[in-house]
Amino acid sequence: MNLKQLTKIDPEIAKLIQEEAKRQHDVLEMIPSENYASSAVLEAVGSVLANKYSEGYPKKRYYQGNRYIDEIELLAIERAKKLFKVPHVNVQPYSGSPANAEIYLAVMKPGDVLMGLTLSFGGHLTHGSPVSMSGTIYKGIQYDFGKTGRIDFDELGKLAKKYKPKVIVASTTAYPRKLDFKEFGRVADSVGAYLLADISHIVGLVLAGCHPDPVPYAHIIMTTTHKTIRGPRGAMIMVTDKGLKKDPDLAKKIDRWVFPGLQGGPHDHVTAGIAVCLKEATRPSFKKCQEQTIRNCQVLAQELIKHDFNLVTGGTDNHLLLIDTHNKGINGRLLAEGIEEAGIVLNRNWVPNDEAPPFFPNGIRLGTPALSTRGMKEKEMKKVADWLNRAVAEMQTFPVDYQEWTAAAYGKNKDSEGRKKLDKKFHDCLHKSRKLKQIALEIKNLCRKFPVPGIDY
Ligand code: DSN
Repeated sequence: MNLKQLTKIDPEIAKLIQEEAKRQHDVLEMIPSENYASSAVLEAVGSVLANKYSEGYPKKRYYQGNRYIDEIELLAIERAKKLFKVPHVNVQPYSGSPANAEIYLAVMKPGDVLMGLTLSFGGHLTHGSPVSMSGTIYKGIQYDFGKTGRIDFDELGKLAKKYKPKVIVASTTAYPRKLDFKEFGRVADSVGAYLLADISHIVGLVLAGCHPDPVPYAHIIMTTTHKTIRGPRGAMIMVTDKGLKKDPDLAKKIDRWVFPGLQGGPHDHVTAGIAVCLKEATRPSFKKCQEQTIRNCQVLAQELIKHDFNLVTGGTDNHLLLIDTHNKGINGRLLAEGIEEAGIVLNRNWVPNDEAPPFFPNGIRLGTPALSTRGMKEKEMKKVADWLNRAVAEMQTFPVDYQEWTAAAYGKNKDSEGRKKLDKKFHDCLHKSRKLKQIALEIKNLCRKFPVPGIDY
């Protein structure tokens, strides 16, 4: 990491970046939507391209001086078209949430019905949740799992018939199983809806052939570029042949809603990073890493089950696991904080039918993309499961009444002052725990053997 100038001009920021790099290096990053961008991507994103304005599209800009920017954007588009086998790509969306909004604006009118997976079942805010613009401007109808713990397509079909959605979103952020895009396509076609496949989480797995491909079934595909695909923070919207058949103007409508509809100048440094990650995704090592990501996750699942962790759907077919923490007797928020103290970074998460509010959910979500990028394999996953088990067991010995905490956080005796006192007691225990410190040290030692791109130690 070259921070020579920054250290001279702004040592405070330089120091914080260095500390963050050290943090990223010394812990197990297991938030399943995170990953380590390659050094090549980081160089592109940190380049002089950040200086440029280029509102418009290649060869049709509102500013001069875009000769090279045009070439960069065209390269990104061409690489994406070839890789995903789609006729149209827009690489300008700033991230996943604006990209989904741009798609909705292109194909729906306010008040139209948008169907997506319920947030607590692993959906996303932008898939019609009432707290997001997607469920406010549009009428969000949410589907969830059937009794099987999997998406129930008969139910989905009935809901679609009843509510006649304009768009059905096939996408998840906390669902550990494969998505059956063929079935989603069947339901969407049966009611004349657009099928939007938001593959942000699984894009790398799809490209590596480890997950069904939505291209034959969806009209529109959206993906962010910083998760399993390991690019910069951005997004792409793709229109398939099926989409153009449904509406020959679909690509134009989407482009128009990206710019000038919702965005201004594209982030050209990010576009270059996207082009780079698309090139890297064609390498055999990319495919191998995605395959290893799934194998790692499955080994981790098996080991965690041995330690009596309750996995939603009983396991995983992809890069993530969702753990229902009820049987451990400690809320997901506290567990996530305690596990971080031990050197494993994951996130608290709602689980299906969770009775708790989203800030205090009864679950934790974790995944293996970043560890697999570092080169960790099955042997290391067994250690991760053991560390998680030891960390949770240690928290169970703390003299904190977790039932009282739950009651104060969101139960009958809700009392935020009382909960804050219990939080403090819990944090005091965390900071004093020798066992958690010992785990963090063991993890740090392991991390030394597995380099992180862009961070040299
Ligand atoms: N926030 C992302 C995730 O963590 O899954 C989705 O956008």
